[in-house]
Amino acid sequence: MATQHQLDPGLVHQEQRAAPPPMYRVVLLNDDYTPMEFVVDVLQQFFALGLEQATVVMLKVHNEGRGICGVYPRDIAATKVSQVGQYARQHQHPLQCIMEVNE
Ligand code: TYC
Repeated sequence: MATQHQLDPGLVHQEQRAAPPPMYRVVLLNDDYTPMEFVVDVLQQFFALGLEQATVVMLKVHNEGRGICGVYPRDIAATKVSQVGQYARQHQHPLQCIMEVNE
């Protein structure tokens, strides 16, 4: 006869399972100096957004102070934050890009 364990180990032994690793939001912050076109370029280059969606996200950041570029595993989010920061500094823009855990 099948035990409960054999039928549904996920339910019986839920407490022994590792939680899935958290995901991280990559967030752009508004500032008064970075050109809008540069932000749209960043969103297209580093977050694979099309021109229209990149423009929507840029305007959201401009109007609301911040906006989500994407949600990724920790290492990928950290790489994007680093790449955007380096690209912005290269072009002498104060654009800030951060990551935060998505619960
Ligand atoms: N506020 C900037 C401007 O008026 C545009 C901008 C948008 C800057 C988004 C940063 O993350 C940003 N030129």
